[in-house]
Amino acid sequence: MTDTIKTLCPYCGVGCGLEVSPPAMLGKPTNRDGQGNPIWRVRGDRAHPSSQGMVCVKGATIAEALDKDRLRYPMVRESLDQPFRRAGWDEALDRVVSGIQSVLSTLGPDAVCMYGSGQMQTEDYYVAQKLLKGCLGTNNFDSNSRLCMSSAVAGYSQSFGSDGPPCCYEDLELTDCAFLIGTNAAECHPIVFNRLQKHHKKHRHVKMVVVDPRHTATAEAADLHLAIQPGTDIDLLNGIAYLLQLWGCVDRKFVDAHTTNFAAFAEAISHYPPHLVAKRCGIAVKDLETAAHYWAEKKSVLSLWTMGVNQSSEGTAKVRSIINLHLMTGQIGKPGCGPFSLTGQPNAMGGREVGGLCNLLPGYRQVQNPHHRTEVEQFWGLNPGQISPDRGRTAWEIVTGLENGEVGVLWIVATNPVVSLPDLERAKSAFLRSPFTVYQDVYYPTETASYAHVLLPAAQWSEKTGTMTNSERMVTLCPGFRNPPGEAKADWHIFSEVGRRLGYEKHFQFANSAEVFAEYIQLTRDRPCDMTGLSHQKLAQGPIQWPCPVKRTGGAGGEEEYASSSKRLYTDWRFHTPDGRARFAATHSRGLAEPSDLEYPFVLTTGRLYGHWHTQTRTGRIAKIQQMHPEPFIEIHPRDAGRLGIKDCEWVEVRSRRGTSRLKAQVTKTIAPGTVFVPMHWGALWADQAEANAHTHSQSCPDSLQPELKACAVQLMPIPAKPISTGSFTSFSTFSSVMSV
Ligand SMILES: Nc1nc2c(c(=O)[nH]1)N[C@H]1C(S)=C(S)[C@@H](COP(=O)(O)OP(=O)(O)OC[C@H]3O[C@@H](n4cnc5c(=O)[nH]c(N)nc54)[C@H](O)[C@@H]3O)O[C@H]1N2
Ligand SMILES: Nc1nc2c(c(=O)[nH]1)N[C@H]1C(S)=C(S)[C@@H](COP(=O)(O)OP(=O)(O)OC[C@H]3O[C@@H](n4cnc5c(=O)[nH]c(N)nc54)[C@H](O)[C@@H]3O)O[C@H]1N2
Ligand code: SF4
Ligand SMILES: [Mo]
Repeated sequence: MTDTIKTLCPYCGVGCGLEVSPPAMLGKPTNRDGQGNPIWRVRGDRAHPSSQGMVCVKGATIAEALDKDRLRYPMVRESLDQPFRRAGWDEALDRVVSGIQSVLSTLGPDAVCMYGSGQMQTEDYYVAQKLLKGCLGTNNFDSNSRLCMSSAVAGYSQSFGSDGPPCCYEDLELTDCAFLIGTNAAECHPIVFNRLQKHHKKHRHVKMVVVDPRHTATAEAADLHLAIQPGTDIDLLNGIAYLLQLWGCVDRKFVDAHTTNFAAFAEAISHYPPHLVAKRCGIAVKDLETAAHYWAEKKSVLSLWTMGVNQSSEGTAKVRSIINLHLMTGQIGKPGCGPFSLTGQPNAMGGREVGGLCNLLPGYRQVQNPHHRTEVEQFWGLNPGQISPDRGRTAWEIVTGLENGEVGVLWIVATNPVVSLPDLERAKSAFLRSPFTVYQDVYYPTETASYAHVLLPAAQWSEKTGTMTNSERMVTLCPGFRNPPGEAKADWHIFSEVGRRLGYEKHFQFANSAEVFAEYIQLTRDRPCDMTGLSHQKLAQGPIQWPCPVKRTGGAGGEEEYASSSKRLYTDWRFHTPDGRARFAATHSRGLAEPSDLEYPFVLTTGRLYGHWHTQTRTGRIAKIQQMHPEPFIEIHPRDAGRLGIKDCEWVEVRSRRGTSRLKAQVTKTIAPGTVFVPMHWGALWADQAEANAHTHSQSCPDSLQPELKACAVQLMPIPAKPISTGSFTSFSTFSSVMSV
């Protein structure tokens, strides 16, 4: 191929459009990566409506990681203490199929689990749902979105009757006040943040509020930073609502005509007077009042949130408390306002649409809704009752299922749980006990590979064609433009092959991913995420936002089909609840699941850095990014550091009830006293004893079942010398020799 290819950045949920050109174009010398492979040239796609030509360092350098340390062939071994040996696809798939069959006949379908991710494309996700939830009859498909978006899903569903972020990026440039809570968008959603920041700088009346216990790059740009104590978001949100109520700033017309449960909400917020709230949150009353004034006076308020809200033992209640403020002020369904959850991964949205959590079915359907199950069973040509009425295992319940012998097959796809799950030592011990683990990934080594019996090499972005949906419901086609290395295959293709070998020939007759997509979108007909107007062919002309039902009109030459797309949801203020009204929630703050105490006096919070992506499978292999963030660290406030005798750049031992880590101190005022911060990016492969998740616990929100990855209690101790070893690839040397076969 010689032409420039238009595609989507495969990192974050902003979903920037990219233009990629082959290495040798324009007669320029070809850049090569460290392993001699030519590097494709990447730049922003000016025609992409979401990003308008902008990219951040991750998107700009993506091509450098594509060929490094790839898993090229299927690998198998009998037990975890043996080295892998190369196998053909036939042998590897036979093992997977017979592993599943034997567990089906002994333990039953609920002993089979797949753990996927928002980095699978929609087509990959769909075929996996059909295989597990349809043919095998178990809802044990969960994804890392459980750790990421499930509180947003639950919050939207409870308040509006359906999932689905109602806003769009144009609102970033139309708002009078951006209310960013629990999000470090400057580092984690940089292009969304750029668009907002430009608008903010240009218009003096536009305000930006940031709610975050850390003074992040995002907070730095704000007019008002509310550095609340971790886990006090509901106090703050209810405290703002209290003031709005007090000042008579309720949009009564909207509330009366379009909502229910206001009385219970009003009663709940009456318990959050400013002095109490300010004290609990650790902020000044006047700052609380300023925030409430913005909500009261600005024509449009756009709230943006991510993990500081979702990753909490009361994540759903936090989401609903944000939505409450929009409902009480009528700030929804209009330009420049609304409750906007930014999605993390490039296709976390697609995963939600296609039912990629253990409580969901395709087309924003619920496993526990009998009508939804029947619709999907009929569409898939299954027997009545073949889809189980029970929600499947969540990510953490897969771990506990391994512990108690209820899980016989674990198939992990496009995620690196041996770094990203909470309570990591416990999770690792459970993985060690797994009777049969299949790991389908693109890179080797990764931390999770050492816990697998079979490794299946997946083709990644750029090597397969599929679609992804970004935070503003924009669906973009990502065409394949490079050959997969070795024998790697697209995920949807691998799942289809296993489905056919398990006896479901007619269910998995897909010649290509366009056919998968064409089948899938039929399941979105008349659903909130209707995409029946889309096809790979149409998306090849450019990205399109859902809802996008197919419509028919009498054109000159007869009936014509066209796609009718919408920028915003709920513009008519009719919601997806049975009575069409949005629901207020009466929420109360319960605080952190594991607050600090005398023994563990600090709250550890965890998160991300601008350059790195999660467990570094790509960004750890890119020199520029490695230089940007060379090593793990812990942020400590000078007051705490001084009291403990910890100096900047010296080593600290961090202990929690679950684990120990050793990190270099970064003594900084950007963190509130009593709170410390560790980035999540360093697993055992990249550093020694630097895992954030050595400490985090698995207690989760009762509604969304999302674990509280943002807070746990730790103690700190200065340690004299630098630990001896640092993480490296050496423990994987057995595999490297196999790779050169
Ligand atoms: N550079 C980069 N960008 C990414 C990713 C990446 O790995 N690297 N990953 C992507 C993914 S999957 C995701 S989910 C997003 C995540 O994007 P973000 O959620 O923006 O990132 P985090 O750093 O995890 O957490 C955000 C902030 O929550 C704050 N916080 C902690 N506890 C609380 C609390 O109790 N209340 C409030 N209000 N705030 C709190 C933290 O201090 C932190 O600054 O980023 C996406 N973009
Ligand atoms: N302490 C703490 N822990 C956290 C978080 C936190 O804030 N703090 N955040 C949580 C959140 S929000 C998230 S999203 C998770 C992320 O955690 P993970 O999902 O574990 O992180 P990644 O490193 O993105 O792993 C993705 C894997 O998919 C592979 N991959 C990429 N593309 C493909 C493909 O097309 N096919 C296949 N088969 N594989 C592919 C990559 O090589 C990589 O190994 O971490 C969670 N864990
Ligand atoms: S902002 Fe997100 S989607 Fe855009 S280039 Fe950066 S990582 Fe990629
Ligand atoms: Mo995420």
